[in-house]
Amino acid sequence: MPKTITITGAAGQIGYQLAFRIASGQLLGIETTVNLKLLEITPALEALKGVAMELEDCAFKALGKVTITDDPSIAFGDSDFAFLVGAKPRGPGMERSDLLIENAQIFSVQGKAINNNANKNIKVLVVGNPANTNALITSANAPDINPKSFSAMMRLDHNRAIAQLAKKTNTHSSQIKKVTIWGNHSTTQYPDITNALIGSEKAKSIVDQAWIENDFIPRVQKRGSEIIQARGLSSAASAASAAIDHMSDWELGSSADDWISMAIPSDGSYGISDGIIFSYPITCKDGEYNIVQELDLDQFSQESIKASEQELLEEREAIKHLL
Ligand code: NAX
Repeated sequence: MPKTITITGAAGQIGYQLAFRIASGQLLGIETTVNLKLLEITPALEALKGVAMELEDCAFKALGKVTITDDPSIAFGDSDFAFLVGAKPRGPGMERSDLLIENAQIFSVQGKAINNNANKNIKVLVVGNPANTNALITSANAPDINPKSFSAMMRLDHNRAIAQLAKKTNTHSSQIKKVTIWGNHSTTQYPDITNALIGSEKAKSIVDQAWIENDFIPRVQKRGSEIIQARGLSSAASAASAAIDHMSDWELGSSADDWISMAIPSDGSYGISDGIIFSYPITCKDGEYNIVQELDLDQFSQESIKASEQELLEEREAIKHLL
C-alpha cells in the first residue's frame, strides 16, 4: 500500500534533506511507495517547484506522486505521516514569547487541516520550533485525532548525546544504549546517562559526574548554537536524519535492548503535569509507543527534569488562548 507523507516547510534547509531521504526509501523501506505532499508558504512555491523537479530527476524507485501546494488542506489530504518542519524563525528583537505566538498561529491552522483531511491514524512529528508547544497546539486543534498521534522531535538531542558519550569514551555510537533526553527541546532539556550502557558497562562507572555536569550536559544542550557558529547555518542534515530515525522507529519499532527519546503528551508518568508535550525514554512496537517506567531518578535528575517541565508549563500558559 502506498503511503502519503506530508512535509511542511519543504523548500527549507531541513525539508530539502528530508524529502530526498524519504523518497529514496529511508523511512519505510524501498518496497513501500511514498507519495509526497509538500507544503510551503506562497512566496516559496517557486523554490518548492525546483525541489519537486530534483526529486523527479532522482528517478527514485520508492517515489510515487509529488504534490506541491501552499494549501494545508491539500497538503494533509489522506496523510499517513506528517513532518511539521515549516516554522517562523526568530527575528531580530523578537522575544521567545513573540516566537511562540507567531508559530502558534501556523500550527493551529495546520492542526485543523490535519483534523479535517488526514488519515485518522496519522503519525505527526513536529520539528519546527518551539517544537513541543507547537505539537501541543497542533493536537489541540485536531480534536478528532488521538492526541497520542502528535509528537515533537528530541531525537537530534538524543543522537547528539550518544555521539558525545561515544567520543568521550573512545567507543562507537552503536555501542551506546539507554540514553535519555527529558523535557523540552530547548536549553532546559536534561540529557541523562544515569542508565546508559557502553557495551555492557554502565556509562557512569566510566565517566565522572563533573564531566557529566560541566561538559556533557551543556554541550548537548547547546550543540545547536555550536553548529550555527561553525556552519553559519543551523543544523539541517542531522535534523532530517533524526526526524527519519524518530518516525521510522515509531512506525517500524525501536531496538528491543534500547530506548529512544520522544516528546509525547505527558500522562503523569514521573510526576510530570498532564497536558504538555514532554520528552521521555520511549520504546516503540507495532506502531505504538510506550514510556519506559520505573527508572530511578536521583535528586539532580529530578531537579533538572522539573526545570524543563516548568518551562513547558510557562510556554503553554503563553498560548493557552489557542488551545
Ligand atoms: P528554514 O528557514 O530553512 O525552512 C523553513 C521553511 O518553512 C521555509 O522554507 C519557510 O518558507 C517554511 N514555512 C514557514 N512558514 C510556513 C507555513 N506556515 N507553512 C509551510 N511552510 C512554512 O528552516 P530549517 O532550518 O529547515 O528549520 C525548520 C525548523 O526546524 C525551525 O523552526 C528550526 O528551529 C527547527 N529545528 C528543530 C530541531 C529539533 O530538534 N526539534 C532541530 C533543527 C531545527 O533547528
